[in-house]
Amino acid sequence: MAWNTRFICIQVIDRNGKPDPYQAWEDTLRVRSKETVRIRIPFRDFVGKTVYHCQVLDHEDLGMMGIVDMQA
Ligand SMILES: [Cu+2]
Repeated sequence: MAWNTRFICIQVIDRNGKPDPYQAWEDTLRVRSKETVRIRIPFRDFVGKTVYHCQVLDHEDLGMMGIVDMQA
């Protein structure tokens, strides 16, 4: 799965409970099968709705898509 957000960047905190060595802010991250990824999203200067989704279109069509609603 390639997890993608629109307009906001995310930072991986840990993968399967182990701290991620890369501290980069990105809008896309790869999630392996059965992997759990904990992320950080700074909601500082954007209010409204945006989507997150898997970039594998078959996955997205099967429901790997959602809405983040940021409110002030
Ligand atoms: Cu996927």
